[in-house]
Amino acid sequence: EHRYDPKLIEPRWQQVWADERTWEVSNDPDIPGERSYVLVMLPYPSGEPHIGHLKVYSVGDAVAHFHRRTGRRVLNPMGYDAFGLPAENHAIQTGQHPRESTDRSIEQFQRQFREWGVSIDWSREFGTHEPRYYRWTQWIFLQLFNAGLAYRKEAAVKWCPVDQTVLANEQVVDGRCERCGAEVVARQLEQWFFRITDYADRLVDDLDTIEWPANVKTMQRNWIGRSEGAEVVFRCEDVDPDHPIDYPVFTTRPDTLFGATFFVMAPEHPDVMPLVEGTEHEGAVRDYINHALTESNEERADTDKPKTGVFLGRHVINPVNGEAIPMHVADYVLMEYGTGAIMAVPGHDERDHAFATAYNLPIRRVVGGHHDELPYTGDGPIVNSHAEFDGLHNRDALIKIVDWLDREGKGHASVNYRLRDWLISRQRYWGCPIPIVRCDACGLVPVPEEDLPVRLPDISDYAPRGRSPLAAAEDWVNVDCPSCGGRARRETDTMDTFVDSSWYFLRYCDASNDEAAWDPAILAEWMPVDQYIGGVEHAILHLLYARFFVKALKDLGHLGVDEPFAKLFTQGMITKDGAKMSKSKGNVVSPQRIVERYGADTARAYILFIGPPEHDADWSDEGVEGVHRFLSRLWRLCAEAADTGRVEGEPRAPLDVEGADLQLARKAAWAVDKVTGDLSGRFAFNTAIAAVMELTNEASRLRDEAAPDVRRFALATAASLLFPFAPHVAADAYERLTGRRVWEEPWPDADPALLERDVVQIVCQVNGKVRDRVEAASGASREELLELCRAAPNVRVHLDGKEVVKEVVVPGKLVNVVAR
Ligand code: ANZ
Ligand code: ZN
Repeated sequence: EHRYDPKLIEPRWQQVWADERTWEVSNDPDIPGERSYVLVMLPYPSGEPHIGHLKVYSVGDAVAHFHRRTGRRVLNPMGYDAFGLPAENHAIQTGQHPRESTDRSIEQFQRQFREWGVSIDWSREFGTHEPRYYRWTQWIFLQLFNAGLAYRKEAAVKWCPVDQTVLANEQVVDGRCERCGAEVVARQLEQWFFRITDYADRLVDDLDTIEWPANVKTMQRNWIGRSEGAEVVFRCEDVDPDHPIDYPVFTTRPDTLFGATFFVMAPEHPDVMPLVEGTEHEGAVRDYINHALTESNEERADTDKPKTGVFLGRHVINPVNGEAIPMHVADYVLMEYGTGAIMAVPGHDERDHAFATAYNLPIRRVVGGHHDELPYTGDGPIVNSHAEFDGLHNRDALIKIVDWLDREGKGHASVNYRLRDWLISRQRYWGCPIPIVRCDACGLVPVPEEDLPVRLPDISDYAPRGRSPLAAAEDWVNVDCPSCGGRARRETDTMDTFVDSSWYFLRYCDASNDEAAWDPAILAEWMPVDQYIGGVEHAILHLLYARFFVKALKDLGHLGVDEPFAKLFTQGMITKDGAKMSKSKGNVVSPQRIVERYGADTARAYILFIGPPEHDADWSDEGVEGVHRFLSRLWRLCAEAADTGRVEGEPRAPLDVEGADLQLARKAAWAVDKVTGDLSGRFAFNTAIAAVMELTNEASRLRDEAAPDVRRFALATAASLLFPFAPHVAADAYERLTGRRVWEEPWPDADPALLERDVVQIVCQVNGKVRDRVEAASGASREELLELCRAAPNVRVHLDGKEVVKEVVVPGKLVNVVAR
């Protein structure tokens, strides 16, 4: 009597893998074979792993196993993104040091990853809060600092007067501190920045070289927000005609210059108050500015929000027609974009139109088109402008107007980016110290490399109080200046945790190197990451910062690749009854409980079976039961079949069989073909597992009809194919049937003779005339059919030298290529 018992099976195989260090890979460059770097985003260790972790590591492990078994040497490492605010806030609430709670959480993750049987190379593990790691984070900071890519400057930040700390934009809700509700104020503070804007163009252009989901690329492009246009100078002579002031604006539509009927400055623009000081407008403008500063940029940029602003009592001259137009301050203009001032064209811009309507300002049409209604944002002929431009298409006029401005010294073509430099300093404790010393005589002095790491001191009072808690650690702060030896103080800000996670994938390649962050030769063997896997919530910041780091480090000669992640896969969420799982809703499925009850294989296989992994999927307890029954059945069938004899050597398809034997052998070949296709550059785990289920059913159905050796072959094949998704049960079943270790076996091949494919004839037409015929698998995709037909000899002859304008596909029947 055989009973599937994951509680026996799983620890047994985990022990084998741990004892034999099965998943460790060597960096020895002389070991032959293709390499593959399969990486799942490192977890943030807080509490215990949740169901999303189980999903993403199940996906990553399936990919890693498939790559290994198809002959690649796979690097599949693990680490922890261990610094950061949540750990620190938790520590402040509970009185526990963040290091303690973080380390305890890391132990939970380690234990559960082992219990899930994830095939990790544990020899390369680290937490980003360990000095042996952050020593090199600091080293990278110094490389950037020395290259001028890390710098300090004053910046307007949001400040909570109660919590005495800088807030991130996301922490400001309706102008109030998200935590205490106090009204947020703006403050000018010195901060550290990384000069990511130097890389804006490459960060946009190189997106074309990587295989990432289109939506992630779009999010990155939008975030960087490259726009091409012109800077145009508007002159103000009101204040003092002898000393006119020039105000450049950035516009993407210089073609609409003749339609500029007013001018708007951002509330933060340093000239706004000086322009009104001592005038009747001063009070109103001051009130308006104070109000505007409490809003987030997102609210201010919202097109639907009613437009507000105040007249400054001043005018500027439009350079193309000499017209004096009124100046306003309004919150829809942002200081951080362009020049912080705009020319307003209410006829062709929606926000300017809303403002002009609200304040009764003139609206002038300067681009014609089919729509009578304004604002008109489309293209068309220039009207109401100047004889030189009227009648030209606006896109042609745009170029001519910029040329004219350039010649007259009143403007020039210009490119603007929405991307800002990366503000990396935090006035918080639980982060990587910035390796800089401030000396009155020498200024900002880098800590010498041989003195790294600058250790984070163990202090007991790490609550924020307007400056970094580190500032109070006098013993730590006071140092000798590395340059002049005089008395100096350490930088007390710590780094944004996104800095830690911007290079961890590089360290994995050479994780135990004590001499350097990495050996470039070793890095060259592994980088770029072949397959990166993680959540779409990291589509912008983490992925952009990591790309920036790699480009900067390449420029500084430390590595040789332009992009860190050749391919990216973003997984969807696991939901419960259609809703996101959350403690407050009480609908959390704990992976630990599922694993305790059904075993890790069921949990992993179920999560991959639930649907395409890129989509959100709803958790179902019945679904888990179903997968558990399937694993039990497969294991039992294998154990029973093993009682009747063993497979000798690698399982091979039987030759010259017929009847039920042939049927089963064909099913096995079909399953091999299906699973292989589903895993080759794809993530169709759900249909792959379904194929293994079908094969198992067939082996069960033909229990009495098929010969025992054919059944053993089919079942061994099923176990072998199941291994990437449910490794313990697959290894166990396979061993019983064959005496062999499934992970050491090559991936099964489908015997072509057994692959019966339904073939259909496809008629190939060029411009409606039949030119050839090809054979295709029934059910072949549109793309496959097109490819076959374009390759057909007589189609190629008739397409030679022509341009394809259209392709019509009638699946299973016909392809017609229309060409000129
Ligand atoms: C005149 C104009 C006429 C504009 C028109 C648009 C349409 P993107 O494409 O996002 O780069 N702008 C410039 N600086 C701004 C700032 N600091 N705050 C708010 N808006 C600003 O947007 C560029 C356009 O956004 C610019 O072109 C400017 O309005 C506005 F029919 O200039 B435009
Ligand atoms: Zn000094």
